[in-house]
Amino acid sequence: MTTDIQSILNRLGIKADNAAYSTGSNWGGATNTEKLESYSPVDGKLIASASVASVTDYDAIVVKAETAFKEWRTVPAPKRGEIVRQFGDALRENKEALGTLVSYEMGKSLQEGFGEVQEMIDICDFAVGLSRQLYGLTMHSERPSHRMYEQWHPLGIVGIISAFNFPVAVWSWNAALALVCGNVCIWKPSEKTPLTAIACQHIIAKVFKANNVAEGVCNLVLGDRTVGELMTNDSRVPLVSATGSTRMGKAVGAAVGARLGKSLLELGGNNAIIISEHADLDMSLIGAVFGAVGTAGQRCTSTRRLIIHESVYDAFTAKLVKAYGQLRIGDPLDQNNHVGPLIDTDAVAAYLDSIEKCKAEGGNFVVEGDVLSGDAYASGCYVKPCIAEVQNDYKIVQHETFAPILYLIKYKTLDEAIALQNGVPQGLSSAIMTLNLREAEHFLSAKGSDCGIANVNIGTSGAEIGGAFGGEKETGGGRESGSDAWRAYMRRQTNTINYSNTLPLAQGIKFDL
Ligand code: UN1
Repeated sequence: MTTDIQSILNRLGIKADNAAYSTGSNWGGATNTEKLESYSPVDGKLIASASVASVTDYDAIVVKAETAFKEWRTVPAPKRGEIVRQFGDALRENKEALGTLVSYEMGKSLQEGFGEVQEMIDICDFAVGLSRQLYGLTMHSERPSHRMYEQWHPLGIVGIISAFNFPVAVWSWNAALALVCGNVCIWKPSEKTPLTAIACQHIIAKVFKANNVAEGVCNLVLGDRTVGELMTNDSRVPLVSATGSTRMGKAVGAAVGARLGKSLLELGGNNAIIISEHADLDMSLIGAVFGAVGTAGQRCTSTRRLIIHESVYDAFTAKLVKAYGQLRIGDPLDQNNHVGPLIDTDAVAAYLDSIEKCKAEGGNFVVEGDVLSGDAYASGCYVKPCIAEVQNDYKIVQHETFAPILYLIKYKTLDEAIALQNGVPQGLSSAIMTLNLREAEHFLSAKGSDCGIANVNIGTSGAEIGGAFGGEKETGGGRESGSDAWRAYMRRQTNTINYSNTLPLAQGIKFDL
């Protein structure tokens, strides 16, 4: 195992001690001696360390990014797309190595680590096509011999704050779009996963270098919240795209809003699947279990609640309990295991605390939770996925705990189920399992789910990159990834051109001199 990881680190250019930041083509040194140490939740071992960006480092990066923007914005969008295409190819070449490092540094299963890199490749492909489709509308002027249209220009520096749970994919959703739109990026990854970020930076830096791209188009700053705050308070950064907890998003939104900057927020979810009496229960089981235990319940799209019709409640609960009994928990690099560790022991403490709170409110655990011990679980981060029967209005059920705790709630009518599904502060992802067309369409209608994502016969997690990704209410309202999410990374300009011999005013106003 150690040898494998070491060769993967070598392949990705990760040393024992890494510089805190880099810019497009140059890997820079940091002025700070403060270190971020990255411990693997898989075995608790120190993987490597990296220097934290100081205020001086941060400022140097911003100045470089501003200069790089002046050049990058003049490169034709399809040419920028061509460079993103090459980045996608470089990711294909590094899929195994990067996916394995994601799995080892973050703890998700190897399959999911590879899947995360696949999402990066997919968004690159999407962005390449997009680079020829940054369309604006034309409209008819009310004045003769006038032409009106709108066009889209890049914003400048896009600040990207990403979370540990998708340590590389979420950055790439933002970066690939931002780049083809003509922006430059500064990335502040989670302090829990600095190494996967450094690996990505190395991969993209090589591509930039091969294309003689100006230094400073893609930048990385490592550190904790204080580094993120430098960015959110910095008016040189017109857009901050942040993924993480609702608490973090409220702080980012307030700081960026106070300077009238733009923010794109992708925050917490409290996602439910409605299992109707018309559901295919075997299919529902796969969706529910993967949704709840995939990434050890640490996706913003993880299934946290099952809202089950009373007529199938007992049968479905029995199926769930049986399936949970068959889950293999352990080293995520071993493909026989379904569930890896939580990110760290703080996350384990939050899991235990939520279980306590749930019990105190009256929750009935049909599958008990526990922290696993023994040599195979030496990092102390492995927990048992658990299931509790609850009421939707329990405080703990209203709260997003990033852990594999699944809540079961019983319903009688579809409207009641939808009210329960919507009856939480978050609004990211939702699903209904039903073979009944009327039910499905009702769930998707304006009277149905209030979430940014609403699925039928698919679980809540595992969205494809082609759709706009994000949610409502405390999820923050941002949309990343596919569809027309690119518009958030650009500024719209309306242009009116007069090609007549006179200067008529709009609204029929007369102004003769
Ligand atoms: C996240 O958890 O922040 O839909 C992103 C999914 C993944 C992305 C999750 N494609 O589950």
